[in-house]
Amino acid sequence: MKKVVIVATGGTIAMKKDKSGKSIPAVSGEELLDSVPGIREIADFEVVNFSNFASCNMKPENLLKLANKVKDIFINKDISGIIITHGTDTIEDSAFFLELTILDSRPIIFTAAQRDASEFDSDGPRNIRNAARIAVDERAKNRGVMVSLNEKIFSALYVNKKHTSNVETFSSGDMGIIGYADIDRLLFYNSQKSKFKFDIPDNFPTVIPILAYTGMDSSIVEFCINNGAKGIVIEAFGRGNVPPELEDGIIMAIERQIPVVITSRCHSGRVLPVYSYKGGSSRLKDFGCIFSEGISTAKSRLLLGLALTKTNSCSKIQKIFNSIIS
Ligand code: DAS
Repeated sequence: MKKVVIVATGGTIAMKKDKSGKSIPAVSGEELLDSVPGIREIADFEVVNFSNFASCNMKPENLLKLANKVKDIFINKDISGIIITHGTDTIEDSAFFLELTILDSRPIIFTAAQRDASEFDSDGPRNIRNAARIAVDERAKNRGVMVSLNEKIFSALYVNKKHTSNVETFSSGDMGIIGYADIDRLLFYNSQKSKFKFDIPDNFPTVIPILAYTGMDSSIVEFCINNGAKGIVIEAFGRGNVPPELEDGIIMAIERQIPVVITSRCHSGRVLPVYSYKGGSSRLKDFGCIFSEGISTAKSRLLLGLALTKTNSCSKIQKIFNSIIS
C-alpha cells in the first residue's frame, strides 16, 4: 500500500465548539484521520502534528518551517504524497509559498473545512478522503501544489477564498479548476505550476501590503519606509491605478531601494501600464513599480519576500513575477 504523510496544522477542520458554542482548536492529526471511515484502505498514513492553530497564525516563520518539514518528509522516497490540513483563511498563502519553494513531482494537497469537527455535517472528513485519493494517484504527480475542497481541485497559484462560510468557497477565477474528485474517480484537466522556484531562505524579509483607497495620501507608505519595510505591495484599483497623492510615497520607496509591487483589487485579470493620468498605471510603471501579473496581493507579498532574498532590483523582480506564469 502507498504511504502518505498527513501534516496537521490546524484550522476549522481541527476545531470543535467549546461550552459557549464557539469553535476552538481541539482535534489532533490522528483524530482527523480516524474521523474518515475507510481511509486506511486508501494508504498507510503517517501523522505529523505540525501545529494546531487558526491559520491567522501562519506567519512567514511558520511557512519556512512548514516548507522545510515537507522537504524533509520527501527525503523518504517511499512517500507517495503529502496532505496538509490547514485553515481556509490563509490556505492559499501557504499553498502558494510551498509551490514556490518545493521542487518535487509528488503531490502536495492542502485541504480544510468550513464546518468544524463538531458539526454533524462537517465537510472535513470528505475533504480529507478526497485529498488522500489525490495523494496516491500517479496522475497527480507534476501538477504543482494543490488545494482541494468540496470535490474541486485547484492550483495553489490562483486559488482564492471567496465565501466566508459556505463549503463552496474556493475559486481560481478565470483560471478554473485543475481537477475534480468525483465519487467514482478523479478527473485531472490540466496543471498550473510556477515556472520559478526558490531555495527555502533562513529568514523572510518584511514586506507590507497596503490597500489603496480613494482620498489616501502617502503617509502609510512613508510609515512603512521609516519602519523597516524591505518591500511594499500596493493593492491598486482596476488595471493598477492608485490615488494621485500616493505617487510621492511610491517614488520615495523606489528611490530608497524598496521595491513596490502593484496588484489589483479586481479578482481576475492583470495589471498593465495603460493609463498615464496622475496615479495611472503607466506612470507607476515608469517610476519602476513591479506589476504582479495577476498574482493576488497576499501571494504577491510572499513572492516579493522570496524574490528579495535574491535581489532588490525592480527589473529583476519583475522578471521573476513574469516567469511565474509565462
Ligand atoms: N478558522 C479559520 C482558519 O483557521 C477558518 C477555517 O479554517 O475555515 O483559517
